[in-house]
Amino acid sequence: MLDLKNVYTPSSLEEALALMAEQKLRPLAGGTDLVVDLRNKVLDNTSVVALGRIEALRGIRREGDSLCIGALTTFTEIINSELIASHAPVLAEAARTIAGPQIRNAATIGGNVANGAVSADSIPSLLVYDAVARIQSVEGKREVPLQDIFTGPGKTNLKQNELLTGLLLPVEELAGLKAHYIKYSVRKSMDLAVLGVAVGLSVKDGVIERLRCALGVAAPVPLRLLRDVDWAGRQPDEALVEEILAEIERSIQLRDSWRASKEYREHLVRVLIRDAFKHCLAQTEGIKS
Ligand SMILES: Cc1cc2nc3c(=O)[nH]c(=O)nc-3n(C[C@@H](O)[C@@H](O)[C@H](O)COP(=O)(O)OP(=O)(O)OC[C@H]3O[C@@H](n4cnc5c(N)ncnc54)[C@H](O)[C@@H]3O)c2cc1C
Repeated sequence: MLDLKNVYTPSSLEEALALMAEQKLRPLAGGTDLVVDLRNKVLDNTSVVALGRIEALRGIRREGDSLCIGALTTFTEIINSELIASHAPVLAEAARTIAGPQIRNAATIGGNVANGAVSADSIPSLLVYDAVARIQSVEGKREVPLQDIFTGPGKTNLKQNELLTGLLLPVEELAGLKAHYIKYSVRKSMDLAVLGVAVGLSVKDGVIERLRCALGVAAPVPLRLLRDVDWAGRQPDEALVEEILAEIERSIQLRDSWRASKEYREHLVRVLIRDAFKHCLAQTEGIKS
């Protein structure tokens, strides 16, 4: 039996936000994290606001220069979406690594992000795509770069009365970006990542336009590394890969955890970033390798 105090089932976003302004409620999306916490008594005597009836939170659509992914979009929907396949294919690649079909049918991208777990597989790809989180409360909307919402393991700066309503990807700006996600886990399926690595690369006339990297499970929060401007104009060759690795090693403090030691993660970072970078290069035309 779940220790639930009250369950509210609003049918509009406004109704949900009004309820959240009046009392302390936990948003419930697919429930794949929340129900586990309720079952394990990590949460008890909790009142929830179930988001399932709010159509405005569902779906993937173009909004001007951006792709908007509603918070309630499931990973199965992401995998099957033509818009994701043409503008953000690595997000679908990452979604395929999450659990099994039953979980992917229920688990939402909004829940994956709002839960704040460092192992969340959607986050590195979203960071490489420079995603912006759209957050709403009765007081209004705010849009913040996704990387700025994570404050610690399992923690975000979403306020008690706020909902994550969607994620925005600047698709016009990302045209030509080739990306790749590698999830390293001990068992191949139904296991959380020991390290998640996403690399994004665009090359024009033989030189780099954009170069990004994001890491999950490397530190207490997901990390977005490398600035486009520092690498633009460079030739994407082997020497550059070594420079990238050295720069990344300088800029991060890797975590030690029961899943993997700091030293093992150092090794994985090197191997996986190199692999992901090579994979991106192979998708790009006219490159020296
Ligand atoms: C067996 C199993 C295997 C799994 N394997 C993986 C895996 O390989 N990779 C991976 O990344 N994840 C994995 N997960 C976790 C994954 O299912 C969740 O992170 C999922 O994406 C959360 O989405 P949800 O809709 O189920 O969220 P819920 O469980 O409903 O909510 C999660 C948290 O986010 C909050 N929340 C939800 N929606 C919003 C919103 N719109 N605004 C504000 N707060 C919100 C909730 O209050 C709660 O705190 C696994 C889970 C299980 C049970």
